[in-house]
Amino acid sequence: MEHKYLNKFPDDFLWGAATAAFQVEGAYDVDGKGISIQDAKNGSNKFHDTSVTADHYHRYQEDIKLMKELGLKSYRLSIAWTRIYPDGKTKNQKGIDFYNRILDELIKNDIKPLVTIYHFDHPQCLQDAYGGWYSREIIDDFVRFARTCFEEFGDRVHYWLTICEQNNVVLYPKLIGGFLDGVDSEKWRFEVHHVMTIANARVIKLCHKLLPDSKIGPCVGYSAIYPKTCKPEDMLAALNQEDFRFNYPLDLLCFGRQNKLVKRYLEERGIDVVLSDEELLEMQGVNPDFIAFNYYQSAVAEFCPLQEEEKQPEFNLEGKKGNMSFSQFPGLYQEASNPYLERSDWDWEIDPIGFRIAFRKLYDRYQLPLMVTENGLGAYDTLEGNEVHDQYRIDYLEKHILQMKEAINDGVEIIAYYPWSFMDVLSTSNGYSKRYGFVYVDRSDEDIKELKRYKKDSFYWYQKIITANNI
Ligand code: BGP
Repeated sequence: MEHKYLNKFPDDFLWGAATAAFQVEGAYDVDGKGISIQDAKNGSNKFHDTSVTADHYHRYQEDIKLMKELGLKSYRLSIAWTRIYPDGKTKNQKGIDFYNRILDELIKNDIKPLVTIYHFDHPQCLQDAYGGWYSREIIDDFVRFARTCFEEFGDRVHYWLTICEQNNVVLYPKLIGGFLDGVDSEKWRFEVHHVMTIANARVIKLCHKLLPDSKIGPCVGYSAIYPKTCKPEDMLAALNQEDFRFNYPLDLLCFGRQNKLVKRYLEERGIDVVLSDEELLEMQGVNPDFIAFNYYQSAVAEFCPLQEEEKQPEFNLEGKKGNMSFSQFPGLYQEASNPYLERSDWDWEIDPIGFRIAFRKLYDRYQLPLMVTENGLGAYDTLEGNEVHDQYRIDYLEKHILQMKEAINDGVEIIAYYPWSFMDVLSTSNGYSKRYGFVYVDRSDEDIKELKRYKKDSFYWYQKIITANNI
């Protein structure tokens, strides 16, 4: 279809780029910072090491200069909980000072901060004390942390995300962290959902009270879900997957109701996560200002008979195509591959039209403005001289931005787009071999070298899009 309607993006459209604290800052034990669950994982596999990453803690000025050159209107960062509350309870002024320096530098450069309050990194001591997000005790600790962020940074931050990808934290507990060995995975999953949803609701309401001019919303990891065939059972499987993965937490936050399908499934398994009347009351009137979602790929659902074995979702950690294994949830759905799509080296299926479908689905159901807070291609990049020719990334982003434009033409209200990632970061699953950034950070998993920054071809390409406010 021609772009008959939209000739350029809205004037106040937020062209951004994203990172997260444990993936870029390094300095994991500097200036009083406590150990987070991500730091505690260091050395658990050959990739994971948060101690230096891109050393953004010490190089933020150079990085923000690059953001300015790129033309970013906004930058998504996260606040490390363990810098502000190293032991989960006692405030650390030096951690607050660090984010004050970053925020001042961003504002000085006309870049609006979007702050994620929680991105996978609660204090390890809270994990040890009561099991982290598996316990309701964390809610008060989290609200205290969020309140401090609002009070200290709210004069400069007008856009907030509560918890990054609550739905993926629970779907991939072993990869992201916080799982308690010995606990039934479904019981863990929905208890954490429950606790995070209440924490989300309290923090959104608190933000509205303390910072009435700010906007705040939850952030989900989202995929368009296709039925494997037009067999009605497969269509049901696709709907089941949507309810379990996306609608369950969002329905609670946006409509104040617990998804009935999920509730029935849990009851049948003897898992009690029914919200009390008091909790359901707390879920009323949360009113997020927008929904943020992270989109990388789509997924396929197929009917999964009850007698099948259960298989938990796993990641391709090898970086070689064809190593993907698919999850199975008997009675609900099993995942399958999509023969119509190309995939990345990590088997993530590349689907720009799925992006447009994601916008339409989310907007139809929730009727809230949408923000894309992650979208991008993880790939092997090669530094040749001072250059990185990442045409594959440009192709990926170009096709996705074109579909985003179509979604605006379809009538969806979209306010912001933050590709993942501004610069190369420590990948959640694959260290430094899997890169996403516009800026190349010269290091490998084994050798941190001098951590020099180089602008990739995609940097210059994105710069043009932002300047033109169009594609
Ligand atoms: C999202 C996370 C990010 C980022 C991204 C890419 O789920 O919010 O932190 O890591 O996924 O994932 P990966 O690094 O595993 O390729």
